[in-house]
Amino acid sequence: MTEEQCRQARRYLAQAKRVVAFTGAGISAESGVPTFRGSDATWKGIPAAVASSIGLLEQDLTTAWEWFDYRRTLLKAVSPNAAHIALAQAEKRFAEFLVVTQNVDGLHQKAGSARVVELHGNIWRGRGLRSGRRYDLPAAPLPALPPRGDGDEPLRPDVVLFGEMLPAGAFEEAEIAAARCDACLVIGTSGVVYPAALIPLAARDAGAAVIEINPEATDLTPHLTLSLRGRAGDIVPRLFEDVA
Ligand code: BJW
Repeated sequence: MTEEQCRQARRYLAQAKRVVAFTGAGISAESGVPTFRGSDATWKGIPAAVASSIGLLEQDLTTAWEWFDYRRTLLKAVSPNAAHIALAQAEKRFAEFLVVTQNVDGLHQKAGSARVVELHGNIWRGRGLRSGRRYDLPAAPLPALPPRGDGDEPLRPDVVLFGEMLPAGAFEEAEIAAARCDACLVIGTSGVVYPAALIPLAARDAGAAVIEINPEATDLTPHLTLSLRGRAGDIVPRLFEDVA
């Protein structure tokens, strides 16, 4: 990122009244949370993409839970980084400020963001297989798998797996905010997963300045207003330095 690019991004934010911050796994990378793509990570010999699929969950709920509880155990020691904190602090400076995240780690809320739309759910919650009711789960590791809700109902992780619908209303709320915003930050996402990747495109189509923060070029880069190359923890706090 050049100084001029940074100044340009700040000018867009200084003029904005309504801001959407669209985030992906890269914003949590500096907190120590692994990203999804660009690695061939496996767990017990199962590729991560398969472990996070509806196929595994339908075939073997207990093994699916072992994967998610393993992830919950790793995540419980993790803290928000400078990028999460900068977004949480920026919230009060704009008439409207919404974080739209694909992440399931809950780090935006932990940093203090009050307005967060979670497109892909939250790993700290379970959902009733029969009732669809959501439950806050006890700390990881869980004492028994699968965890159970009222009436001994088995729970599944409250996350969105490939081929599953997004939580009711979440995409719509994000899309409405994107279509109204003046500036949209696109932080730490490869932009390959749909329908989530439509959010920055909706902001662009509505005339917003759309600013990407990512060390790498992505599928979204050619469609956006400005691309700032670098790490979220370095760049995001700098963007808000001059915003009153
Ligand atoms: C840094 C950094 C630093 C690193 N600072 N940056 C249209 C076209 C084609 C396919 C589809 C389509 N519409 C739907 C689909 C199918 C599918 C899909 O999108 N597939 C594509 C992959 C091809 N979508 C779905 O299935 C979705 N559902 C759906 O469409 O429902 C309708 C329907 C239902 C039934 C039938 C048909 C349609 C659901 C998608 C759910 C995604 N779930 C996951 C797993 C969650 C649970 C878990 O945690 O295990 O969500 S997959 C995974 O990818 C996770 C993430 O939220 C998501 C996005 O990944 P993200 O965040 O972008 O991470 P990475 O790793 O890809 O990128 C990290 C980035 O950070 C990189 O760019 C780095 O450079 C950068 N970075 N360090 C800043 N320090």
